[in-house]
Amino acid sequence: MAAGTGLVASELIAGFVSPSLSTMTALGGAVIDAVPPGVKDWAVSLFGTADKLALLAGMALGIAALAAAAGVLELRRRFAGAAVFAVFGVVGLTAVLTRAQVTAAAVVLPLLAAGIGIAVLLKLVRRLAPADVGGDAGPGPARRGFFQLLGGTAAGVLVGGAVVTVWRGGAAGVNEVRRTLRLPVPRSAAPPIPAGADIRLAGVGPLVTPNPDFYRIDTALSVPVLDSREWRLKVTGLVEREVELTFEDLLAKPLIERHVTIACVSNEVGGDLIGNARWLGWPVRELLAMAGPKPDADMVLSRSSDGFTASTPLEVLTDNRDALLAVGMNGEPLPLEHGFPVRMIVPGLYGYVSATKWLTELKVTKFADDVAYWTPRGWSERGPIKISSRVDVPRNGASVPAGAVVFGGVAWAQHTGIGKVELRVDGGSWQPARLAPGISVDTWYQWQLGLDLQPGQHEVQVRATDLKGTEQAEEHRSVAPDGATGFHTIRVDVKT
Ligand SMILES: Nc1nc2c(c(=O)[nH]1)N[C@H]1C(S)=C(S)[C@@H](COP(=O)(O)O)O[C@H]1N2
Ligand SMILES: [Mo]
Repeated sequence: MAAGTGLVASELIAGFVSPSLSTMTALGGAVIDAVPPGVKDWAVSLFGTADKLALLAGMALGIAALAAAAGVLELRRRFAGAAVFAVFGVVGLTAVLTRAQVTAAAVVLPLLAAGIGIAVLLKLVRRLAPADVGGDAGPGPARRGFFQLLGGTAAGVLVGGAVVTVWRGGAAGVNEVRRTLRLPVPRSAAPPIPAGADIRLAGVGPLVTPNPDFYRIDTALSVPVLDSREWRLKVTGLVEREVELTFEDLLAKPLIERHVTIACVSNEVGGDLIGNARWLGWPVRELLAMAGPKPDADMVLSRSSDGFTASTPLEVLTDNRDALLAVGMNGEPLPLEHGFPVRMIVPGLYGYVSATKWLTELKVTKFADDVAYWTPRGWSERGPIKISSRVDVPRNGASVPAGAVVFGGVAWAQHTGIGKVELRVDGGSWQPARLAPGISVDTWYQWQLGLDLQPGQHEVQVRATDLKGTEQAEEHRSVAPDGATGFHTIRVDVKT
């Protein structure tokens, strides 16, 4: 209860002032950055996108166990438990100091939490053993006083904890700014969606992913909350002149809107860490042209407010593709968890090397001189998206009636486009599916194929070929270090 009181009090202050001050978030962030890649992969495979919740729960359990031990220690020996709490404070302080967005206010909070914790701990233990620490007060009035104080503290922690989880004051302010924001009309609108691009087959991933359903992947334990009115983007490094941009400056540029399908390098074959949205933004190459990259530069290290970095080849950001400083997603300002106010979107590259959310800096540099967040953690410094395809219907393991079975799904080869999708049953010959027109070569395509199947168990595989004739790789490889390969394979049970 003492530890809970200290923590909840400091988290309440962080919640009201700015969530970026949270000691728990700093501690979790330090854990995320420090754990070896193997442990992280294991946690993600176990908890999926609930990994952040699992980490917070684990931290809470760990702190509770240590705090319980500190309580017993304090009862045995005066100030022994308090010393444990002081160590808590120092650990929290250390975590805060390792964070990218460390501020003076953030430094005060872990110390405050430890101080409050120690005060409550001493008071509780004194109630339990008032005469001489180390004795037992027995079932007398002192013990009753202890339980009263304990109950009162527990109630406070519960109420405070509920307030902390529900009310994110700092975020509420920015949510209001976001809600009232009017995005400009694009100078160049998104090309219209071709007729027939959406095959309208129930169960196939939607052609354009609604924002609430869009996958979310990042290292941020609590969503960074950036006020667009204070946001600045700096272009630094190997440039003729450094450039600084405000959100207002950015909105005043000729914006374009494009559909782009982004994918996570951690997307297993057949997985759902991929989504297609209509992004509104300003081409990155225009900003880079203002800064003037020096001739020896070959990489742009994009950085977010929380210190995450991605290494994108300079070439990809200056060629004619629509790499964007995105401010809008499907007609609204970026949702906070998708990078408000500004993120990068680069057709053809996995998110970890391109799609920096909560963007604050573009450092023009060289692959030889700088490494991005994931590079020392076992992932490639470059990450072009691999050609891939997925069967969405029927679901793997489904039972279907005999006769014509309709298969449907998606395929993608960003910035090249899909030329062909084929299916094969039980390792037989490849049969071409009907390929719907793509919105553009930067998005996924839907496909479908009806097949007559004999009763029994069947294995169905899908394979895509891009518009240059390159086939999706058959060899089964897992996601690390640069994206999964292999054919998505499902089993269906055809009824008699
Ligand atoms: N600031 C920041 N940006 C980030 C990341 C991150 O951890 N931090 N993760 C990247 C990864 S790995 C992916 S796949 C995409 C996911 O974007 P989404 O969450 O909007 O789908 O964001 C990228 N941008
Ligand atoms: Mo990712």
